[in-house]
Amino acid sequence: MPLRLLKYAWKKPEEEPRFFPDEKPLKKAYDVVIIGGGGHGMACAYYLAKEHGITNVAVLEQGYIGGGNTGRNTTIVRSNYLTAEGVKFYDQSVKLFEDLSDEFDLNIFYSTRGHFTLAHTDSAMRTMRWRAEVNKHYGIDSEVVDVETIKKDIPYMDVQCNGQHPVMGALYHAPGSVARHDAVAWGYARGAQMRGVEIHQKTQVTEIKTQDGKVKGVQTNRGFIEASKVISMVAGSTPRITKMVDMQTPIEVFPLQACVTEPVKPFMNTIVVSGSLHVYVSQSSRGELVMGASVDPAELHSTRSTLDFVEGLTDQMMDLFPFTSRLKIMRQWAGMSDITPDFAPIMGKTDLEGFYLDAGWGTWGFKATPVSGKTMAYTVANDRDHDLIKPFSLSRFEEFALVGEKGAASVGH
Ligand code: PYC
Repeated sequence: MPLRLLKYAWKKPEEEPRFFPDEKPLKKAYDVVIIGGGGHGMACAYYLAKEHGITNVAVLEQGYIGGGNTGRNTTIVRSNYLTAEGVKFYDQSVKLFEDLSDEFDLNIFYSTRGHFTLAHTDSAMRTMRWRAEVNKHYGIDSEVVDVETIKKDIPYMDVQCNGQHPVMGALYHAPGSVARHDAVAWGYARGAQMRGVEIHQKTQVTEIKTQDGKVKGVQTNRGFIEASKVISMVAGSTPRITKMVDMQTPIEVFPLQACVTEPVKPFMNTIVVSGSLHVYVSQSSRGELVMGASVDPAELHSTRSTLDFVEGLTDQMMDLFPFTSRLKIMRQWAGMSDITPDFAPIMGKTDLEGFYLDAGWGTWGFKATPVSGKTMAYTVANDRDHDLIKPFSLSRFEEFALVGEKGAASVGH
């Protein structure tokens, strides 16, 4: 038996350190207000307190902690992006993820499994080679592999895809991982609260007050709060918040759906993505297949689920893994993806003094949780964009300094 298990067996029973956010009255004023109690908001609060000593912070969440995209994604973590900016940024996130369980003293079930992005066409192979080169240049473990390697790793896959779209090769990214998404949000929330941050659930921001080009505070369903620094970290609700300060962004919101099957015996230890088939899948520790497809075809601010989605996805899944024709879908759900024209996020300071944006995460917000929290906390504490997020400023759309990241998407658009 491994020593660390024996350590637990011999330990005296101790009370489980469960976490319930304190229900406190709102104060009249805070140094920083964070709108959005998902992973990003909690991570930002945590690093503000831990690394910058800023604890007079309120996180305002209209629903409950992690009830938005944080609890609705398919939990994939990777750094095999296409642009130098993306690779450097997500590499930091992967590194932070690796230590989170220890840092929180809470198991986030971080499981490194490797990640295959399948290529079914010559042009997809070209993109995989390109990504591999950029990744390697920045020290990221990614390489192009052939079909034999894929077959060896995933024997249950039909690499001929029912003769429809044979797999030609893949980008293999060894650090690709999955994690328990709720635990990430709750770990950050507990760490932030322990350091003095206040978390207010069921608290909706209805207005942002400004004066002379500066933020003055927020109106909520529980009263007015004064604050000279306000951060919006609300994913699919971003347009609702930016409208309050008359700020234009090029964000469009599309539903992104996902589902899980009934559990089956472990048959696949890696994460598999096929951009051409619009499928991504991993097997959870319980044996379920956690799967998703493209974003919905039309802009819509809604988290409703559809039969169309399940039918389309399972059809493609059966080409890749024929045995899945016998599996039942147990649950399905949807999140709202706030997508930018270049598929990179919008982060940092804005033209409105004291108003900071963390948005445009599209289909990859979960994997950015730690690095977004850390870099946004730095940016707010110093009122200066962190170096890693400078390329992601809102002004890039006026300056035509786009960070074209679409080629790194697992999700079809
Ligand atoms: O970016 O890896 C990804 C991803 C998978 C599902 C949604 N996003």
